Amino acid sequence: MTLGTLFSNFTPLAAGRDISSRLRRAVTTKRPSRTQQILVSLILLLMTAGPTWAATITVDSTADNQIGGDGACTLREAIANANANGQTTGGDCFPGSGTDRIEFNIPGAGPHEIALTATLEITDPVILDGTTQPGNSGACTIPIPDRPDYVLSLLGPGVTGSGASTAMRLGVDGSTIRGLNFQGFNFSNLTVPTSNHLIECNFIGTSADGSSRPGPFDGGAWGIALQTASSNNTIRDNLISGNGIGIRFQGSNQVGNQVYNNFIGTNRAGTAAVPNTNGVWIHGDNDLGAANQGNLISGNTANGVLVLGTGSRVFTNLIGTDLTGSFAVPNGTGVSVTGDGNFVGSSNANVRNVISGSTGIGVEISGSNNSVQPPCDQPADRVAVDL
Ligand SMILES: [Ca+2]
Repeated sequence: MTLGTLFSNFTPLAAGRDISSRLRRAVTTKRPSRTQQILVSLILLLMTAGPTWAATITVDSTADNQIGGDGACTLREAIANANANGQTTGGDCFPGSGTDRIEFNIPGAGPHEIALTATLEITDPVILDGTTQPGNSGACTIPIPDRPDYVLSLLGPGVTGSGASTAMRLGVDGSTIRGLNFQGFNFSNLTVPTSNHLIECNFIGTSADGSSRPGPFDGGAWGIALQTASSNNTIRDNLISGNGIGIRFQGSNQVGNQVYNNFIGTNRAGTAAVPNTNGVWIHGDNDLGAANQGNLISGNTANGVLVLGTGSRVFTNLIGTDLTGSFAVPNGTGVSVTGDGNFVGSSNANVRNVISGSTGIGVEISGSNNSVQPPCDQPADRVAVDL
Protein backbone atom coordinates (compact mmCIF):
# COMPACT_ATOMS: atom_id res chain seq x y z
CA MET A 1 0.00 0.00 0.00
CA THR A 2 1.30 3.37 -0.98
CA LEU A 3 0.71 6.61 0.81
CA GLY A 4 -1.43 7.59 -2.15
CA THR A 5 -3.86 4.72 -1.74
CA LEU A 6 -3.77 5.19 2.04
CA PHE A 7 -4.92 8.76 1.79
CA SER A 8 -7.34 8.23 -1.09
CA ASN A 9 -10.06 7.23 1.37
CA PHE A 10 -9.30 10.02 3.77
CA THR A 11 -12.07 12.58 4.04
CA PRO A 12 -10.90 15.84 5.46
CA LEU A 13 -13.03 17.92 7.73
CA ALA A 14 -15.35 20.16 5.90
CA ALA A 15 -14.10 23.66 5.69
CA GLY A 16 -14.99 25.80 8.62
CA ARG A 17 -15.67 22.95 11.01
CA ASP A 18 -13.68 22.72 14.20
CA ILE A 19 -12.78 19.29 15.51
CA SER A 20 -12.42 20.56 19.06
CA SER A 21 -15.98 21.84 19.05
CA ARG A 22 -17.21 18.43 17.79
CA LEU A 23 -15.42 16.73 20.65
CA ARG A 24 -16.85 19.18 23.15
CA ARG A 25 -20.31 18.50 21.77
CA ALA A 26 -19.79 14.76 22.03
CA VAL A 27 -18.71 15.09 25.61
CA THR A 28 -21.51 17.38 26.59
CA THR A 29 -24.30 15.74 24.63
CA LYS A 30 -23.32 12.05 25.10
CA ARG A 31 -23.03 12.01 28.90
CA PRO A 32 -23.58 8.37 30.00
CA SER A 33 -26.76 7.55 31.84
CA ARG A 34 -26.72 6.59 35.50
CA THR A 35 -27.28 2.95 34.50
CA GLN A 36 -24.32 3.07 32.14
CA GLN A 37 -22.16 4.56 34.87
CA ILE A 38 -23.11 1.76 37.28
CA LEU A 39 -22.40 -0.90 34.65
CA VAL A 40 -18.99 0.56 33.91
CA SER A 41 -18.23 0.68 37.63
CA LEU A 42 -19.22 -2.96 38.05
CA ILE A 43 -17.09 -4.05 35.10
CA LEU A 44 -14.12 -2.13 36.47
CA LEU A 45 -14.67 -3.68 39.89
CA LEU A 46 -14.76 -7.19 38.45
CA MET A 47 -11.67 -6.50 36.35
CA THR A 48 -9.72 -5.35 39.39
CA ALA A 49 -11.04 -7.66 42.15
CA GLY A 50 -11.82 -10.76 40.11
CA PRO A 51 -14.86 -12.94 40.70
CA THR A 52 -15.04 -15.02 43.88
CA TRP A 53 -16.27 -18.55 43.35
CA ALA A 54 -15.75 -21.78 45.19
CA ALA A 55 -14.89 -25.14 43.72
CA THR A 56 -15.27 -28.70 44.91
CA ILE A 57 -11.93 -30.48 44.99
CA THR A 58 -12.06 -34.27 45.20
CA VAL A 59 -9.25 -36.14 46.91
CA ASP A 60 -8.76 -39.55 45.32
CA SER A 61 -5.50 -40.76 46.84
CA THR A 62 -4.14 -41.68 50.28
CA ALA A 63 -0.64 -40.54 49.32
CA ASP A 64 0.82 -37.56 51.17
CA ASN A 65 2.72 -35.65 48.50
CA GLN A 66 2.41 -32.70 46.15
CA ILE A 67 3.38 -34.32 42.89
CA GLY A 68 1.74 -32.29 40.16
CA GLY A 69 0.30 -33.75 37.02
CA ASP A 70 0.38 -37.37 38.10
CA GLY A 71 -3.39 -37.66 37.88
CA ALA A 72 -3.83 -38.12 41.63
CA CYS A 73 -5.26 -35.46 43.91
CA THR A 74 -3.93 -35.85 47.44
CA LEU A 75 -5.28 -34.11 50.54
CA ARG A 76 -2.06 -32.11 50.80
CA GLU A 77 -2.41 -30.91 47.19
CA ALA A 78 -6.06 -30.08 47.69
CA ILE A 79 -5.29 -27.92 50.72
CA ALA A 80 -2.29 -26.28 49.02
CA ASN A 81 -4.38 -25.30 46.02
CA ALA A 82 -7.33 -24.16 48.11
CA ASN A 83 -4.92 -22.01 50.11
CA ALA A 84 -3.42 -20.53 46.96
CA ASN A 85 -6.72 -20.06 45.12
CA GLY A 86 -4.94 -21.58 42.17
CA GLN A 87 -2.95 -24.49 40.85
CA THR A 88 0.27 -25.07 42.68
CA THR A 89 0.72 -28.68 41.72
CA GLY A 90 0.19 -29.14 38.04
CA GLY A 91 -3.48 -29.62 37.52
CA ASP A 92 -4.58 -32.52 39.69
CA CYS A 93 -6.88 -30.56 42.04
CA PHE A 94 -8.64 -27.48 40.67
CA PRO A 95 -9.59 -24.90 43.32
CA GLY A 96 -11.76 -21.82 43.22
CA SER A 97 -11.06 -18.50 44.84
CA GLY A 98 -13.77 -18.68 47.51
CA THR A 99 -14.31 -21.16 50.35
CA ASP A 100 -13.65 -24.38 48.49
CA ARG A 101 -15.07 -27.75 49.46
CA ILE A 102 -12.63 -30.62 49.76
CA GLU A 103 -14.41 -33.93 49.29
CA PHE A 104 -13.13 -37.49 49.15
CA ASN A 105 -13.61 -40.34 46.71
CA ILE A 106 -10.69 -42.66 47.38
CA PRO A 107 -11.20 -45.94 45.51
CA GLY A 108 -11.72 -49.21 47.34
CA ALA A 109 -13.50 -50.23 50.47
CA GLY A 110 -10.93 -48.88 52.90
CA PRO A 111 -10.08 -48.15 55.59
CA HIS A 112 -8.23 -45.31 53.89
CA GLU A 113 -5.31 -44.01 55.90
CA ILE A 114 -3.28 -40.90 55.12
CA ALA A 115 0.03 -40.88 57.00
CA LEU A 116 0.93 -37.20 57.39
CA THR A 117 4.56 -36.29 56.83
CA ALA A 118 3.98 -32.67 57.90
CA THR A 119 1.24 -30.58 59.49
CA LEU A 120 -1.61 -29.63 57.16
CA GLU A 121 -1.64 -25.83 57.25
CA ILE A 122 -4.97 -24.26 56.29
CA THR A 123 -4.49 -20.61 55.32
CA ASP A 124 -7.64 -20.00 53.28
CA PRO A 125 -11.10 -21.01 54.55
CA VAL A 126 -12.17 -24.46 53.45
CA ILE A 127 -14.92 -26.99 54.04
CA LEU A 128 -13.08 -30.26 54.62
CA ASP A 129 -15.77 -32.91 54.54
CA GLY A 130 -14.76 -36.49 55.32
CA THR A 131 -18.38 -37.63 55.22
CA THR A 132 -18.20 -37.51 51.41
CA GLN A 133 -15.93 -40.58 51.33
CA PRO A 134 -18.06 -43.62 50.46
CA GLY A 135 -18.55 -45.63 53.64
CA ASN A 136 -18.20 -42.55 55.85
CA SER A 137 -21.49 -40.86 55.10
CA GLY A 138 -23.04 -41.67 58.47
CA ALA A 139 -20.46 -39.79 60.48
CA CYS A 140 -22.64 -36.71 60.78
CA THR A 141 -26.12 -38.18 60.54
CA ILE A 142 -25.90 -41.09 63.00
CA PRO A 143 -25.40 -40.72 66.78
CA ILE A 144 -21.86 -41.48 67.94
CA PRO A 145 -22.59 -44.98 69.42
CA ASP A 146 -24.27 -46.22 66.24
CA ARG A 147 -21.91 -44.85 63.61
CA PRO A 148 -20.11 -47.26 61.30
CA ASP A 149 -16.34 -47.47 61.75
CA TYR A 150 -14.65 -44.50 60.12
CA VAL A 151 -13.00 -45.35 56.80
CA LEU A 152 -10.95 -42.15 56.52
CA SER A 153 -8.08 -41.65 58.98
CA LEU A 154 -5.16 -39.26 59.33
CA LEU A 155 -2.20 -41.02 60.94
CA GLY A 156 0.55 -39.51 63.08
CA PRO A 157 3.79 -40.81 64.53
CA GLY A 158 2.07 -42.52 67.44
CA VAL A 159 0.87 -45.00 64.85
CA THR A 160 3.39 -44.76 62.02
CA GLY A 161 6.56 -44.04 64.00
CA SER A 162 7.33 -40.85 62.06
CA GLY A 163 5.75 -37.77 60.53
CA ALA A 164 3.75 -34.80 61.77
CA SER A 165 3.27 -34.43 65.51
CA THR A 166 0.43 -31.95 64.80
CA ALA A 167 -2.13 -33.00 62.23
CA MET A 168 -3.74 -29.72 61.23
CA ARG A 169 -3.54 -26.03 62.03
CA LEU A 170 -6.37 -23.67 61.16
CA GLY A 171 -4.48 -20.49 60.39
CA VAL A 172 -7.41 -18.43 59.14
CA ASP A 173 -11.02 -17.97 60.26
CA GLY A 174 -14.06 -19.78 58.99
CA SER A 175 -13.37 -23.43 58.13
CA THR A 176 -15.33 -26.63 58.64
CA ILE A 177 -13.56 -29.86 59.64
CA ARG A 178 -15.98 -32.79 59.43
CA GLY A 179 -16.00 -36.56 59.46
CA LEU A 180 -12.32 -37.41 59.94
CA ASN A 181 -10.52 -39.82 62.27
CA PHE A 182 -7.26 -38.55 63.80
CA GLN A 183 -4.84 -41.16 65.19
CA GLY A 184 -1.44 -40.97 66.83
CA PHE A 185 -0.63 -37.25 66.78
CA ASN A 186 1.52 -36.78 69.83
CA PHE A 187 1.48 -32.99 70.06
CA SER A 188 -1.88 -31.77 68.75
CA ASN A 189 -4.61 -33.06 66.49
CA LEU A 190 -6.27 -29.72 65.69
CA THR A 191 -4.50 -26.48 66.58
CA VAL A 192 -6.90 -23.56 66.29
CA PRO A 193 -5.54 -20.03 66.81
CA THR A 194 -8.40 -18.53 64.74
CA SER A 195 -12.19 -18.18 64.94
CA ASN A 196 -15.59 -19.07 63.49
CA HIS A 197 -14.89 -22.72 62.77
CA LEU A 198 -17.21 -25.70 62.80
CA ILE A 199 -15.49 -28.86 64.05
CA GLU A 200 -17.95 -31.72 63.99
CA CYS A 201 -18.40 -35.46 63.69
CA ASN A 202 -14.75 -36.43 64.03
CA PHE A 203 -13.10 -39.23 66.03
CA ILE A 204 -10.07 -37.49 67.54
CA GLY A 205 -7.39 -39.60 69.21
CA THR A 206 -9.03 -43.00 68.86
CA SER A 207 -8.95 -45.95 66.53
CA ALA A 208 -11.27 -45.80 63.54
CA ASP A 209 -13.88 -47.82 65.42
CA GLY A 210 -13.68 -45.54 68.45
CA SER A 211 -12.90 -48.40 70.81
CA SER A 212 -9.32 -47.65 71.85
CA ARG A 213 -6.35 -45.34 71.64
CA PRO A 214 -3.97 -46.58 68.97
CA GLY A 215 -0.23 -46.42 69.32
CA PRO A 216 2.09 -45.57 72.22
CA PHE A 217 0.84 -42.85 74.50
CA ASP A 218 3.06 -40.05 75.75
CA GLY A 219 0.34 -37.99 77.41
CA GLY A 220 1.26 -34.90 75.43
CA ALA A 221 -1.40 -34.71 72.78
CA TRP A 222 -4.17 -32.18 72.63
CA GLY A 223 -7.35 -33.24 70.91
CA ILE A 224 -8.35 -29.69 70.02
CA ALA A 225 -6.33 -26.68 71.20
CA LEU A 226 -8.05 -23.30 70.99
CA GLN A 227 -5.30 -20.72 71.16
CA THR A 228 -4.88 -16.92 71.40
CA ALA A 229 -8.29 -15.28 70.77
CA SER A 230 -9.94 -18.26 69.09
CA SER A 231 -13.63 -17.43 69.42
CA ASN A 232 -17.12 -18.28 68.21
CA ASN A 233 -16.24 -21.82 67.26
CA THR A 234 -18.70 -24.70 67.40
CA ILE A 235 -17.32 -28.08 68.48
CA ARG A 236 -19.97 -30.79 68.43
CA ASP A 237 -20.70 -34.46 67.84
CA ASN A 238 -17.07 -35.52 68.15
CA LEU A 239 -15.49 -38.43 70.01
CA ILE A 240 -12.39 -36.97 71.67
CA SER A 241 -10.55 -39.66 73.64
CA GLY A 242 -7.08 -41.00 74.20
CA ASN A 243 -5.41 -37.58 74.32
CA GLY A 244 -3.49 -35.63 76.94
CA ILE A 245 -6.17 -32.93 77.10
CA GLY A 246 -9.31 -33.55 75.06
CA ILE A 247 -10.17 -29.89 74.50
CA ARG A 248 -7.81 -27.22 75.72
CA PHE A 249 -8.67 -23.54 75.89
CA GLN A 250 -5.15 -22.15 75.88
CA GLY A 251 -4.47 -18.52 76.71
CA SER A 252 -7.11 -16.21 78.09
CA ASN A 253 -8.91 -14.35 75.30
CA GLN A 254 -11.40 -16.85 73.91
CA VAL A 255 -15.13 -16.09 73.96
CA GLY A 256 -18.35 -17.35 72.45
CA ASN A 257 -17.26 -20.93 71.89
CA GLN A 258 -19.88 -23.65 72.07
CA VAL A 259 -18.90 -27.22 72.93
CA TYR A 260 -21.74 -29.73 73.00
CA ASN A 261 -22.81 -33.26 72.19
CA ASN A 262 -19.28 -34.63 72.33
CA PHE A 263 -18.01 -37.79 74.04
CA ILE A 264 -14.79 -36.87 75.84
CA GLY A 265 -12.81 -39.69 77.45
CA THR A 266 -15.00 -42.67 76.57
CA ASN A 267 -15.31 -45.23 73.85
CA ARG A 268 -17.76 -44.76 71.00
CA ALA A 269 -20.48 -46.60 72.87
CA GLY A 270 -20.14 -44.31 75.88
CA THR A 271 -19.81 -47.34 78.13
CA ALA A 272 -16.12 -47.44 79.09
CA ALA A 273 -13.05 -45.25 79.33
CA VAL A 274 -10.66 -44.46 76.50
CA PRO A 275 -9.04 -41.95 78.77
CA ASN A 276 -7.75 -38.53 78.11
CA THR A 277 -5.54 -37.40 80.96
CA ASN A 278 -7.85 -34.39 81.26
CA GLY A 279 -11.17 -34.05 79.49
CA VAL A 280 -11.54 -30.28 79.07
CA TRP A 281 -9.56 -27.30 80.30
CA ILE A 282 -11.82 -24.30 79.88
CA HIS A 283 -11.82 -20.65 80.78
CA GLY A 284 -13.57 -17.45 79.73
CA ASP A 285 -17.02 -16.64 78.40
CA ASN A 286 -17.68 -20.01 76.78
CA ASP A 287 -20.27 -22.79 77.00
CA LEU A 288 -19.44 -26.40 77.79
CA GLY A 289 -22.84 -27.99 77.21
CA ALA A 290 -26.07 -26.87 75.58
CA ALA A 291 -29.74 -27.33 76.41
CA ASN A 292 -30.61 -30.98 75.72
CA GLN A 293 -27.18 -31.49 74.19
CA GLY A 294 -24.67 -31.89 76.96
CA ASN A 295 -21.36 -33.63 76.62
CA LEU A 296 -20.43 -37.01 78.05
CA ILE A 297 -17.18 -36.32 79.94
CA SER A 298 -16.08 -39.52 81.62
CA GLY A 299 -13.17 -41.87 81.99
CA ASN A 300 -10.52 -39.13 82.16
CA THR A 301 -7.73 -40.01 84.55
CA ALA A 302 -7.19 -36.55 86.09
CA ASN A 303 -9.95 -33.94 85.73
CA GLY A 304 -13.11 -34.39 83.74
CA VAL A 305 -13.37 -30.59 83.55
CA LEU A 306 -10.89 -28.02 84.84
CA VAL A 307 -12.27 -24.47 84.91
CA LEU A 308 -9.35 -22.08 84.99
CA GLY A 309 -10.60 -18.56 84.35
CA THR A 310 -13.75 -16.46 84.62
CA GLY A 311 -17.18 -16.66 83.03
CA SER A 312 -17.41 -20.25 81.82
CA ARG A 313 -20.71 -22.12 81.89
CA VAL A 314 -20.66 -25.90 82.39
CA PHE A 315 -24.12 -27.40 82.12
CA THR A 316 -26.24 -30.33 80.91
CA ASN A 317 -23.25 -32.67 80.93
CA LEU A 318 -22.88 -36.22 82.17
CA ILE A 319 -19.57 -36.18 84.04
CA GLY A 320 -18.24 -39.49 85.34
CA THR A 321 -21.08 -41.71 84.16
CA ASP A 322 -21.87 -43.82 81.15
CA LEU A 323 -24.13 -42.59 78.37
CA THR A 324 -27.26 -43.60 80.26
CA GLY A 325 -26.18 -41.73 83.38
CA SER A 326 -26.72 -44.91 85.36
CA PHE A 327 -23.24 -46.42 85.73
CA ALA A 328 -19.88 -45.01 86.66
CA VAL A 329 -17.17 -44.37 84.08
CA PRO A 330 -14.99 -42.50 86.53
CA ASN A 331 -13.00 -39.37 86.09
CA GLY A 332 -10.31 -38.69 88.70
CA THR A 333 -11.91 -35.41 89.75
CA GLY A 334 -15.27 -34.61 88.16
CA VAL A 335 -15.07 -30.81 87.95
CA SER A 336 -12.31 -28.68 89.41
CA VAL A 337 -12.82 -24.91 89.47
CA THR A 338 -9.72 -22.86 90.18
CA GLY A 339 -10.98 -19.64 88.55
CA ASP A 340 -13.52 -17.08 89.71
CA GLY A 341 -17.07 -16.25 88.63
CA ASN A 342 -17.96 -19.41 86.75
CA PHE A 343 -21.21 -21.36 86.51
CA VAL A 344 -21.37 -25.11 87.01
CA GLY A 345 -24.90 -26.42 86.65
CA SER A 346 -28.01 -24.36 87.16
CA SER A 347 -31.02 -23.95 89.36
CA ASN A 348 -32.96 -25.03 86.25
CA ALA A 349 -33.18 -28.81 86.55
CA ASN A 350 -33.30 -29.20 82.78
CA VAL A 351 -29.74 -28.05 82.33
CA ARG A 352 -28.10 -29.52 85.39
CA ASN A 353 -25.04 -31.67 85.14
CA VAL A 354 -24.85 -35.16 86.54
CA ILE A 355 -21.48 -35.32 88.28
CA SER A 356 -20.89 -38.73 89.71
CA GLY A 357 -18.68 -41.76 89.90
CA SER A 358 -15.44 -39.86 90.41
CA THR A 359 -12.58 -41.81 91.91
CA GLY A 360 -11.57 -38.62 93.74
CA ILE A 361 -13.58 -35.47 94.35
CA GLY A 362 -16.82 -34.79 92.49
CA VAL A 363 -16.66 -30.99 92.47
CA GLU A 364 -13.65 -29.15 93.79
CA ILE A 365 -13.71 -25.36 94.07
CA SER A 366 -10.74 -23.24 94.99
CA GLY A 367 -11.69 -19.96 93.26
CA SER A 368 -14.16 -17.28 94.32
CA ASN A 369 -17.70 -16.26 93.35
CA ASN A 370 -18.42 -19.47 91.49
CA SER A 371 -21.99 -20.72 91.17
CA VAL A 372 -22.37 -24.47 91.57
CA GLN A 373 -25.98 -25.63 91.48
CA PRO A 374 -27.02 -27.91 92.92
CA PRO A 375 -23.83 -28.42 94.86
CA CYS A 376 -24.13 -32.18 94.74
CA ASP A 377 -26.29 -34.00 92.20
CA GLN A 378 -25.48 -37.52 93.22
CA PRO A 379 -24.97 -39.09 96.61
CA ALA A 380 -21.81 -40.69 95.31
CA ASP A 381 -20.19 -37.30 94.84
CA ARG A 382 -17.74 -35.96 97.28
CA VAL A 383 -17.69 -32.20 97.20
CA ALA A 384 -14.74 -30.17 98.41
CA VAL A 385 -15.29 -26.44 98.62
CA ASP A 386 -12.48 -24.12 99.57
CA LEU A 387 -13.58 -20.53 98.96
CA1 LIG B 1 -0.83 -35.18 42.22
